[in-house]
Amino acid sequence: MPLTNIRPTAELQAMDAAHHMHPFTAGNDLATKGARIIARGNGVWLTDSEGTEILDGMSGLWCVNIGYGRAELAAAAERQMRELPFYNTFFQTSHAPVIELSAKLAELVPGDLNNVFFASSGSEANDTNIRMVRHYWSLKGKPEKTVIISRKNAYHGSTLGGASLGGMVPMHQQGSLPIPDVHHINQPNWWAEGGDMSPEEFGHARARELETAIHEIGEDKVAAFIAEPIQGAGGVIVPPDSYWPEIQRICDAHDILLIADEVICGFGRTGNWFGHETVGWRPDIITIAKGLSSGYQPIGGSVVSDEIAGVIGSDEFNHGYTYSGHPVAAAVALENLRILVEENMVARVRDQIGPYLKERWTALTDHPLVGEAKIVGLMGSLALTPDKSSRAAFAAEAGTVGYICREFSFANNLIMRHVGDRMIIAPPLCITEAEVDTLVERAWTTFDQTHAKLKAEGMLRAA
Ligand code: PXG
Repeated sequence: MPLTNIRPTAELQAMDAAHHMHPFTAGNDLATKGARIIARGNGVWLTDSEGTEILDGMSGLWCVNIGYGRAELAAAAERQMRELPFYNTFFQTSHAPVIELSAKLAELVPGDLNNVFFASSGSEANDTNIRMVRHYWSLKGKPEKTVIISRKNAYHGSTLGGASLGGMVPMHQQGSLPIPDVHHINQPNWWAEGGDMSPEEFGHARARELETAIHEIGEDKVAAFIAEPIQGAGGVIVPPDSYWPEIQRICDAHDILLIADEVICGFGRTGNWFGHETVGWRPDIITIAKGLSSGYQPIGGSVVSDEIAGVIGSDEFNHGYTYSGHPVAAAVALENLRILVEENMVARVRDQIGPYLKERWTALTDHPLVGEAKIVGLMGSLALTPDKSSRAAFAAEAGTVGYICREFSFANNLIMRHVGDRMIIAPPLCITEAEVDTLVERAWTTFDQTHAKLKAEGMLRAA
């Protein structure tokens, strides 16, 4: 049933194609196929403009952690808009929502990370991080420490700084990136790049690349290492167990700052409040966004250690955004955190729904098309392959099969994403066991349909 309060779908699609420039979308696709118009959401369910119900296996863009349709957040926004819709946090001014939110974050983030610099997105927060770590070292009398080490196939945002920290080649190819003094080491993706090494050997070898890079660049020039505890947009790459302990050892041995990008892994996604707790890593700075407000308002930030905040605070930090600590976004984020805490959603991911999804998701490797299954908390991935035993890639260009699979998934009213030929999910934390069953059943049907099409078209061939 079409919804009544909007124009007909075809008209919306035509206007959209004519006037709206979309991120990461080819304009031609919009003109020929039209965008899927999403009208409303409730829990893990979306309804499109034709009235079709879709199970959102991706929490929007990895952000709607508490689920859609929570009226408490709408009420918090309305209250704050009526009281004080905007005031800035520049030049020694503040307001209650941003103060309360900063204190709450200091409580939730482990260790001495007690200080928050706000932004409106993860990209902006990572731009803050670049300037902050370089300025920190400069204030410490080491202005030559400017290089930031990151990883290939990492995602840290789409601004000049964020995309430079990220290791996405197609992004670097547009707009002359990366900016200077960003260095990328290889990622710990055993399935695709592990060759004949065991996962443990490979994890260790990839971690050692950090130490090699520090030696080659010179410790006196390296400001920081940034990483997602588990790569999200890169395809939910869960490193071998040997990886993070070795990274921590290397970080401990060298005088560099550590930035955990928690934009996806934060706020319960991995079964702890933050992903670095799950992988056992001790950062000096974390990047937050997305789940901070469950996507209900655009807000992000950098949570930094007392040491860094002390040094940065000794001077005027010439940095900030009009919307740093926006009162409405802060009020909504606070309400979101209240719900996450009071409804015990993070422990539920760790102890109940996470293990249930893991069992069902891992069983999808029984399907002939599915190689490895990886899952931590409520972020999971599956590698599609024509030959499990050799971990072969398809003969078709990387991503062709993943795209076919994603299209079947959408047609089955399950939003499951593809990154290359990996299929990924990150459902809202409120997902129930029955909804997990539906997700997995739709995924299985999707793989059956993909398999049949590949077979019919002679595409089940290894590269
Ligand atoms: N860091 C990480 C780890 C992210 O995943 C950002 C920073 C940037 O956040 P903003 O709020 O500026 O978008 C992200 C964002 C995808 C996809 O296709 C992932 C993101 C954004 C858009 C698409 O998986 N992650």
